[in-house]
Amino acid sequence: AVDSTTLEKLENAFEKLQKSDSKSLLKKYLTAEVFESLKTKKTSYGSTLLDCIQSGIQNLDSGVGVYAADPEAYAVFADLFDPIIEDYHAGFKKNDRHPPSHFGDAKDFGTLDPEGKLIISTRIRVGRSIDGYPFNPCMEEKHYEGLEQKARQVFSTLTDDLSGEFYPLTNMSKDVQQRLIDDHFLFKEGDRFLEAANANHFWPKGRGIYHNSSKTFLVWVNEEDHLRVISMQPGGNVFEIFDRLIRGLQAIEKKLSFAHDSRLGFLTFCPTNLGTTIRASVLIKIPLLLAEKKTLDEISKKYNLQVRGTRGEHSTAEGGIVDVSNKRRLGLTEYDAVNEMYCGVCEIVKKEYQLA
Ligand code: ADP
Ligand code: CIR
Repeated sequence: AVDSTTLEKLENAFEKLQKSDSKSLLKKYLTAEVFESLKTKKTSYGSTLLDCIQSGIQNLDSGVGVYAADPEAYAVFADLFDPIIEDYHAGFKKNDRHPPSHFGDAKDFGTLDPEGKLIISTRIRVGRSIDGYPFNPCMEEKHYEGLEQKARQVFSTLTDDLSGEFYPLTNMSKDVQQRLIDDHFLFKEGDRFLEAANANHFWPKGRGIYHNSSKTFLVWVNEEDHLRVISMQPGGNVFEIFDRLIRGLQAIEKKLSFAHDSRLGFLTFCPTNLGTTIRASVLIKIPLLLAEKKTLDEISKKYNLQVRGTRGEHSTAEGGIVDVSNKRRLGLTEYDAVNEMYCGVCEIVKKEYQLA
């Protein structure tokens, strides 16, 4: 059972949340009833409700506020996760099942903004957890090291345009690390949302980035998820970018077995990333549309888009440049997730040209 210290922390956490004006999905769906039914539960890894909600408690400005402390948490704390998942992923209900993987034919996609004036770059990423390893809060030093070794072995098998090198964070100078972050290639350090979720243990051990020489194919190791596989390049050629991602994933998949759930698809640390785990995004300069917030909001709502700042999540827009991506990743295929971004961004490009 849950020990008395944890229970007391949970009671205090719930009280703090109730008194706050947090806009998070955690606040919205952790009702007194749900709290009472979950506060004494534990997964077989030993994770409690506190492990899942403490990020949102410490960071009341969270948009979501929860993480699955381990792969079992989605089931054990389903009364909290299910409504959050339904809200975030556009109505994916607790009895719905994620469809089978279907990437489709990347050739169906063309180039966004062929005039090349608005789109700076395009990126498609997925998250993957490796079977047999717990999620961050339950990972020990040996897990970080083991996973890094496994990943390095896979990287050594990649060929042609996917071949590259692994750069561990432990060997990286602060200058190089900051340059990679500023150039949008590398995850940031010390994310307070992950920190509060106990996801930064033993940092920088086991963390690193693999990339090819042109930095169009990249893999993050042991950040928020075990792996983040990324394809990106300047401009709006979605075909080339999606095609490279598919080939990279296929090569990695031959060597590793990913954590997958028949209802939730690929399992990730954050419930926003479940299912396809796809975030297809453009960095796009749309100063005119940004000044017409209502129009942009309408397009985002219609096409299920999410607008982030210039440097990604929890950042602000600089120089009229934002990051626009598909919002939902669960309950639709990989093909449709990319298509949702594609169609929505087409509309945004059209509107920005109209306003000019
Ligand atoms: P994630 O995409 O992994 O969920 P973030 O929102 O933090 O997380 O973005 C990670 C990095 O990827 C940031 O530096 C962000 O600016 C960069 N990024 C996202 N989309 C693009 C894009 N289309 N082109 C270039 N960089 C991008
Ligand atoms: C929040 O709630 O704002 C953070 N925990 C991030 C939520 C979604 N982002 C993510 O998965 N990277």
